Amino acid sequence: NTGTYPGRKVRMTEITAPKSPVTAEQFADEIREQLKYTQNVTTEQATPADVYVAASKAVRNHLADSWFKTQADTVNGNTKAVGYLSAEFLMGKQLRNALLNAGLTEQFDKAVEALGFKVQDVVDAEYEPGLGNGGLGRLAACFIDSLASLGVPAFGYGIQYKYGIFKQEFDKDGKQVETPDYWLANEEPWGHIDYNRDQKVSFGGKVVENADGTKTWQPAWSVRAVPVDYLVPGYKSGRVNTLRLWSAKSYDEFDLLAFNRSEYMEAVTPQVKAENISKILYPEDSTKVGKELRLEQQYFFVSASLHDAIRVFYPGQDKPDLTTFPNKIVFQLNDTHPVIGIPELMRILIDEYGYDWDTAWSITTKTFNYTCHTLLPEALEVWPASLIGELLPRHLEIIEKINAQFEDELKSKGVDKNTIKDMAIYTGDAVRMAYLATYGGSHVNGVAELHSQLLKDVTLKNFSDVYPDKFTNVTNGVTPRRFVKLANPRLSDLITEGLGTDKWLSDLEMLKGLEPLAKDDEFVKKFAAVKKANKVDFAAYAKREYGFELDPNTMFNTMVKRLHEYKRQSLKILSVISTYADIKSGKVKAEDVTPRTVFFGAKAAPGYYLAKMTIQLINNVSRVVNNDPDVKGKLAVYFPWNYNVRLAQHLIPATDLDEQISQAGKEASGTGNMKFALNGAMTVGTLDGANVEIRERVGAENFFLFGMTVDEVEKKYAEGYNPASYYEADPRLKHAIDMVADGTFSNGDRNAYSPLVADWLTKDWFMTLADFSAYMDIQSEIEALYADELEWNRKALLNVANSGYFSSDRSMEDYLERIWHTAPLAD
Ligand code: GFP
Repeated sequence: NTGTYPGRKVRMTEITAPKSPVTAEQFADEIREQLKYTQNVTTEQATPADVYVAASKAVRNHLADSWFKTQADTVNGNTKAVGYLSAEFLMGKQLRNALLNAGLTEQFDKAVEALGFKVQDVVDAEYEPGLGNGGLGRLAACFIDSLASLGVPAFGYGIQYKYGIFKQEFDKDGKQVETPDYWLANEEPWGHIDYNRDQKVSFGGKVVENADGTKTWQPAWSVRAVPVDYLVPGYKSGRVNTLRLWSAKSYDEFDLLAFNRSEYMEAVTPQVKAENISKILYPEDSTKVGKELRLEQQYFFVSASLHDAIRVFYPGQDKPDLTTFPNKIVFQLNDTHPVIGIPELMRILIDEYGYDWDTAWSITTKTFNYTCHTLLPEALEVWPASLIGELLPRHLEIIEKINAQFEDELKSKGVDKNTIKDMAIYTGDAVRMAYLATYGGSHVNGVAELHSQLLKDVTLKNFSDVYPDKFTNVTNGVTPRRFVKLANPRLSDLITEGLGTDKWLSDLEMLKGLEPLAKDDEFVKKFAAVKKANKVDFAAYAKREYGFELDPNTMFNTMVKRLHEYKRQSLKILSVISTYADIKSGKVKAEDVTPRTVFFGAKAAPGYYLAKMTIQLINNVSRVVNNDPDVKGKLAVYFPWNYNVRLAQHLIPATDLDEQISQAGKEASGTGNMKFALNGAMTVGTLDGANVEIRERVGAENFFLFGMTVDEVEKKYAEGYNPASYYEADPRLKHAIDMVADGTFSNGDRNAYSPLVADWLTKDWFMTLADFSAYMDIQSEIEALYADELEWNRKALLNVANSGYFSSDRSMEDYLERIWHTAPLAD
């Protein structure tokens, strides 16, 4: 380990797996012991779920010593830690990842069989925690994996929601139905609840001014934040970091007086109110109550985390010297959700530790940095001042003062009055969290080059004019351990064979070494065989899990991501409809059709009407197409429900063609695009987000580009966009939309999709119609290449070889260098 930074780049030495690895027999004994003493069942009585819990606890034990050592080194070492504050951590299943990083994979497989169980059954017993909505939450999980793998001391801080993202089902009409995801229904062996390291988090009440001019917040109510610790083992780094997710408990479990009055519901009201805070991931915020709960959640985890960091780094000190706080830990604000941390740290420093305003401000601004993950205004949170005032009155005062100071600063920099008004953090009615984060932290970053540029040029332009040095970019990345090694063992083995080493798993740019092998037909054929085998596997998986009958000899064409208009699932489904019509009408000759299986995976926010209607349409297109003998063997559409990390790990390695077709300028980065490229899929995409950088790296000739650029989109908005003109001009498009309108996919009901059709024809904010022709045209190029199996696979292999940059290890190194200015722990 270098222990310093920069240097190319931080590469951990392999410190070997934690604790001396055990044999399979020994590991079987450890599982038996767990079964007996903690599960309290005999091996004979045990079910696969028991074995899963026992094995998980056994592997956790193997990581314990490294965890303790990492904690001690984090506090005592000379390296600043990272606190990643995120309302979402979409972790995926834990067991396989922990086994890999503990060096126990083979031992586990053998031990489980020796105990008389099927490995698959045991692994399947794990229930995936869904503590995130999509890319943002999964990114957080990749980042903490990489930090641990690089040996950087870090804490992930978030919320242990009792209910994660809803479970998605489809009803008989193809509509999305949301059911609660009670992931904690059974024993969950990974989180350790630590009642002795709790924090008190308070809300409401009023602020009183003391005789000496200081302020005292007298809150109305408090909840108990109890940490649940998850181990974050690094890959071959010997380090194990902590993901600390807070769970809300009540101090007043039960109101006995109310109970004695037979008011049974009232008796548990305080408990319910407190526990609601960590009950569910992102409750709907369209109502006042929903908004309030969401702000409560944000403050809850941020306040607990900041106090926790003080506890960790200044153990047992009543009067710690918090001017050193920014040398101990640097906090990353993952989107605007944790931004209330800025006034909270000010409050802690001033009210709890007696620092003056300027000292507190200097500490605070050094402590925080902000990552923006969007350009859509709806995702840049703006809180009604009245709500903050009710819930956090002291914070509102602090925010007002921050805003006053900010205005003075802008005036002194010669910024004009109107611009100052535009830049207000506090408008009198509202608090703009992105602005607060930008002013209150040291750095602001976007998540891909194009996105960071647009942040500077558009979304936060005024800020970047005044504070140009604050702005930087860090392009996202994904962990190769989960998304290549675990998800795609065949490809991993082939890469290792090709490179003669498996070191690429901690230095992903080594994949470049595969480039010459793209000229070696034998190697390319092996690569093609891997993809084929993965498709066969996926077909079996889809049969087992969903009852689908897939044909692995067709092209597997996948679009998986949150359902949102800007991501343009509409574009894909309209193209599918058009292709369907062409095959059916005989316009395209049967022998000219490239047989394709199209997959969608997506959840729509429960209150997002058009997104939910799009899901319904896709399901009904699937129903019609898959049951039509005229297109059998040529085209099929499947929508496996409840898309999650597990499904991603199965589907991505089996995909030939990946869809990244958002309107240019709207997708901040995308991370699915990286996962697909690393797994040897070709991408069809627009010049958006990280697509731009992927294309640059893999080569324009190895990427199917189509559609308008950001500038063209802007120009079109300025000219006045008229979607109907595209409908009129392109007969394919017209026909496809007419089919949606005429009841083809709704058993003759012409009204079923009218809101969607009306939106396309009159609004189409994300210009699906304008990009349709270009999208259809690129398909012929795609199909021509696909017909040449060797060439297709050669290009796909070049995608793998040139995507090493998109490792989250590299993202973390960029954060270390550009934002956090810290380094891995010395050994
Ligand atoms: C969001 C953005 C994506 C970006 C991720 C991670 O994810 O472009 O890649 O954050 O930075 F939109 P989603 O919520 O869209 O999944």
